[in-house]
Amino acid sequence: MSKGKFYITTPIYYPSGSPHIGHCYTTVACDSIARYKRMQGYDVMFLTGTDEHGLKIEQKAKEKGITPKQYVDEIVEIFKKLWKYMNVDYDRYIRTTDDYHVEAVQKIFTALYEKGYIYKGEYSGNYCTPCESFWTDSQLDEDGCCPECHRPVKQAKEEAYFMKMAPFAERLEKLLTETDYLRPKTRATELVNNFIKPGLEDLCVSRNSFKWGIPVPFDKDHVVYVWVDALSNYITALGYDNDAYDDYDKFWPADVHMVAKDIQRFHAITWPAILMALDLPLPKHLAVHGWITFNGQKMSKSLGNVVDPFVLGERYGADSIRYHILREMALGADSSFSNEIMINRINTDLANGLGNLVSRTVAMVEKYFGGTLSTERESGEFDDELIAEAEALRGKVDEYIDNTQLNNALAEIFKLVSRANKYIDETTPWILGKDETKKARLASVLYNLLETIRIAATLLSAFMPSTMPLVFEQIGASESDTSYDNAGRFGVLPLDVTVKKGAAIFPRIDVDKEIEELNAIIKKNAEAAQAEAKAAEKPEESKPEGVALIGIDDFAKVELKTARIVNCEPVKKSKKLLKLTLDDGANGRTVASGISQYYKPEELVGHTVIIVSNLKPAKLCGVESQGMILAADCPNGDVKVIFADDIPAGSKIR
Ligand code: ME8
Repeated sequence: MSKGKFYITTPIYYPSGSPHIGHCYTTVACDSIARYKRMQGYDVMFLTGTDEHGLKIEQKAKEKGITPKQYVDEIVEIFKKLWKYMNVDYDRYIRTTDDYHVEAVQKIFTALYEKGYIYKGEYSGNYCTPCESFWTDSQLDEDGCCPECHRPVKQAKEEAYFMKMAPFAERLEKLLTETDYLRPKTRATELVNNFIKPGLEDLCVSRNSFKWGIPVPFDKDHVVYVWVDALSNYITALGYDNDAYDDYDKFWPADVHMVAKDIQRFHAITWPAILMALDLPLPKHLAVHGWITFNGQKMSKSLGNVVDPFVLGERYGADSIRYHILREMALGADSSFSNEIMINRINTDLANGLGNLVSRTVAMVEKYFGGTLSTERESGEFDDELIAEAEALRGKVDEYIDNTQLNNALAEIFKLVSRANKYIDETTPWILGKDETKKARLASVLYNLLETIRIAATLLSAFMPSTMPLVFEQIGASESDTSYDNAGRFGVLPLDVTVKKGAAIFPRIDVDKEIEELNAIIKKNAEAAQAEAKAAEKPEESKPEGVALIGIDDFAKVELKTARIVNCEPVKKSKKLLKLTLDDGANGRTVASGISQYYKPEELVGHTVIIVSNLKPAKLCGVESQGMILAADCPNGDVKVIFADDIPAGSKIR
């Protein structure tokens, strides 16, 4: 009999690059909860998917010379392959380019408009022309420049539709402060103080400067802008406002939305406001986790530290990776990923802890009983304590699962594993085995160990679904022995259980060798990312053939001069810029130049270069650049500064 319904969702991810270990965390966490709930007897809907519209996708597809749909199709395949590889068993996968979602979002947008919550206005803000993007003040870099290319932004305006947020402010504040919607609840204060108390800003819900989006049904110049499109996925995937599915009444409201802190605000404020506007019930819980960082740094492709789950899974097995990321991340806090911590964790908990417990126990049943336990029993010291802990485990894990605290659930299970290893030391079965009169006691000890393993492995099967069946096989547990119901009681395996020795389930990893190899992979990835970034820059910078002809008057507007580089240093906030101090034969000047990938500062000092000396000064990453130095884009992709070392500084070029 079903215990009821349970609906859990991940965010829908942007297919703008390959998925990494960060995406894995949310998806694997939701998968583990979904598996646990299924095991408990709930009727589960686990939804994940991809958020496929927007300017970024449009631009990336253009760079590759394919359509946005072709571009996302390719990446969605990688996401789906990864989920299969990571043993993620979702019930439904939504793509926001699916026809039914497009149709439903148009209906939702129209409904919000007809209810008077959406109006036409003007979007104004900081606009970066090369990136074609608006940025809010808080998104700008420290110099007030574009956070992506670090070039200056300008104030610009664009016609857009907005959704009124003020009507929902009071209810939203109550939702965050008086209910347990938000987890961890400690984050509510920050949301209320930063966004609700100062007065909620209306939400921009359409754009007309790019095309790759769902058309606003009553104004074809506009496409629906990110959040109404993306957030609605949680209900359209159930069949809300469409005929593709018929699960809305059964599964809505969601039991758990899980997201990382970057999109907490949209799920804590925007999404409930949209639902309030549509008069729909609100989701029960929003679980917000932190970032997985790499050695404490933000993951970034150019640093080569985007941890590739395929690479790790290939080396250590998908279940070990699942275990590691789930065990490390506490709800709400960041978690620093490092190869050392991961390998040590796998060795300590999985190889030495659980793996060793299983192999020692099974080996002893084989050694002392030929693989099948005899049925006489004799209880003894330490048994009651072990049995009580094993029987209490399920209740504790249930509670942690219900509170979305997966790291604590795993810690609790591994406490029992350690307890069982200690029980071996306490009961010394290798001594009992030497004495024929202690056979019944020995059988009890080994049986208690097998039972403890059965209970721990049953509960762990939601987290490590492909390796736990190997444990069941070795300890001789049948499918029904490993049901959720049986995880709550001791004494389920037959008294004459037969074990089956197998290969080590979690082989020990050679730490030094692996770290060396993983570091080599990171270095190679960083080099590849830099080469790719360099290649991607080229078309933008090289002039198309047949550029328009200019007259001598136009050329005369450009003042070129020689200048000697007297000092050179990297610009702290930039990966590309060098700051050059120049002797230009007059008062001297400073120029920032995007050549740090091609030259070390010491290679430039002392050389004379050619500068455009009448370029308007511009602030680049905090440096006022008074001009530009000339460099050549070579056919092999290299960039060479043009040196004019035998010409005195300050000479005019004509
Ligand atoms: O924000 N650590 O998509 P997205 C932990 N399409 N989690 C991480 C992570 C990291 N380093 N990097 C990514 C979007 N995540 C929108 C969402 S929902 C209606 C629309 C996970 O591809 C985490 O779950 O940028 C985060 O919330 C999500 O990926 C963002 O994925």
